[in-house]
Amino acid sequence: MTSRLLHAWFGVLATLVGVAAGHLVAALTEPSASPVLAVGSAVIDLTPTPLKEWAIAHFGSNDKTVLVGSVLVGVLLLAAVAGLLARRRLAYGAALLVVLVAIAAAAALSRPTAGPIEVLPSVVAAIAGVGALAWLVTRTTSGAVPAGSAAADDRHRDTSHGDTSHRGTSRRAVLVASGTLTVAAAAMGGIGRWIGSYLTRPEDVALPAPDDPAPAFPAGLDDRVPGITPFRTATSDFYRVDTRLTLPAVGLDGWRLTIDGDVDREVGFSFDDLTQMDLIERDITLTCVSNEVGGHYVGGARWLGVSLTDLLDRAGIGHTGADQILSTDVDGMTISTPLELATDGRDAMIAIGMNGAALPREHGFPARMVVPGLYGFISATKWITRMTLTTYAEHDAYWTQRGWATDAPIKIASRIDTPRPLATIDAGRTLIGGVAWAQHRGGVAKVEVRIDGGPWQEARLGPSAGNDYWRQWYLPWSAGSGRHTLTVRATDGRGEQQTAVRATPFPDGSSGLQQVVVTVT
Ligand SMILES: Nc1nc2c(c(=O)[nH]1)N[C@H]1C(S)=C(S)[C@@H](COP(=O)(O)O)O[C@H]1N2
Ligand SMILES: [Mo]
Repeated sequence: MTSRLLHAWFGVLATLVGVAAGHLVAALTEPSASPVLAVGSAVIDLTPTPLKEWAIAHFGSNDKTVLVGSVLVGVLLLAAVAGLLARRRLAYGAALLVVLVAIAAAAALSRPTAGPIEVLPSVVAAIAGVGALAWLVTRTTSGAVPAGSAAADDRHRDTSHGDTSHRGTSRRAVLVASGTLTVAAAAMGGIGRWIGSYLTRPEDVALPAPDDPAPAFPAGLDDRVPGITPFRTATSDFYRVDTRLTLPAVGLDGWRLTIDGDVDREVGFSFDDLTQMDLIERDITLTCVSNEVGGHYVGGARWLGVSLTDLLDRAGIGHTGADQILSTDVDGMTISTPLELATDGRDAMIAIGMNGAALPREHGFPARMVVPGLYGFISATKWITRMTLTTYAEHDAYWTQRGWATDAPIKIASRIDTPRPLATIDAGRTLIGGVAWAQHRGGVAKVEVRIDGGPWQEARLGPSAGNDYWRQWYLPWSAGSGRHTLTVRATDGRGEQQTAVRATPFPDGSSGLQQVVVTVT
């Protein structure tokens, strides 16, 4: 290995040691303050909305992996540079490492809930990283490099390839030092992971039966229409959209839901308090505002929770001047919900259960808000800890600051699941099928399909699980050979038809009709 490569490797290894040490300290104090995650989260928050939309569209649920990966690659490249600098002079390399860590510390401190403790992982990362670099450089260089003579020493080493005894000592020292530090980094990383995974076990939480159960769930068209979206989305298949890089490790012991702001009295609830209140159970279809026409950021589940108005009544909002509920999650992220819509009699709730089990961590354990008819970004706060009654004039929530709408009812939408876009199918009798949703606007009353330029044909609807839930539909079709364009549209229970006017998700949800082109042979 050349001296340059070797020093680049020293930089990388020293940085890995620092990152692992920082990660371990973060796991013991504040997991999201881990250097790489802090930088990643800051990148998410600083990313302009269009780029974020693009990433969600292209990487889907892998967007976070791609982001963390990019941050890591960037950091390791700089780490290699730090190693090369340390070859000139240790202080130069150490300085670059300190700059890197300072960026991570600044990122950690920029988190909404940041306290002084958030710098601790970065400080430890800096000490461990610089220490490891110094150790590697001095231990594996024949004779300590006196400050100021680095360049001369360099020239000497670059011409010393014939000096086998020198190379031999170095190589053994390098192997031992590298091995020791690699094991140390892996051990610290492993312990950090173990601490994180051991904290929370939603699957051990038993939930009481609902006081106000949902009606029996009807069998959908799942078996009758091959390729159609299941009537109820399995929890493991439920879409996930949030700004988090790691799932918050919330234990039930310390968790509380507080209601404050412009209320008669501030109140707080433990998880047990919630389970002892009247529990309602409802079938509700959640939708993300980032869902494109024909997209899959939508899912139907059975939710169990405490009615939002029951909770707000405990705090007393009879005299409130508030127009929004500003909810805060365990990490300080905020979501605003229009107070009037959330309390207009719809089945808004603080949910603690999903499809018959406690919420999984991905979907908000231990509790989240669910408000039928409003896009998730203004209603579905996961890992919720606080609801503050306030005004839009006084407080901007996370997405409000980024230009998204504050008032965003879910638009009427319909999707073709089968045949798939650009599919080639056999001529003859087949079924066109899919789902449509029109939550809290009377549900889906009608779905129509148009084949090429033909007339709109009324599809058959699957059973209803209530007006806040999506509906499956299908249309038998005698497919003749050739290329065909299928278009779908829905009408809600109030007689309003899905608009054909195209709109992007930003700022209040996409619209337009989905068209699917298929080839029949
Ligand atoms: N704490 C928190 N809650 C959140 C979000 C988030 O980023 N953080 N994303 C919201 C958005 S945009 C949507 S669409 C829904 C998605 O809920 P799901 O991931 O359970 O499907 O959660 C909402 N709740
Ligand atoms: Mo969303």
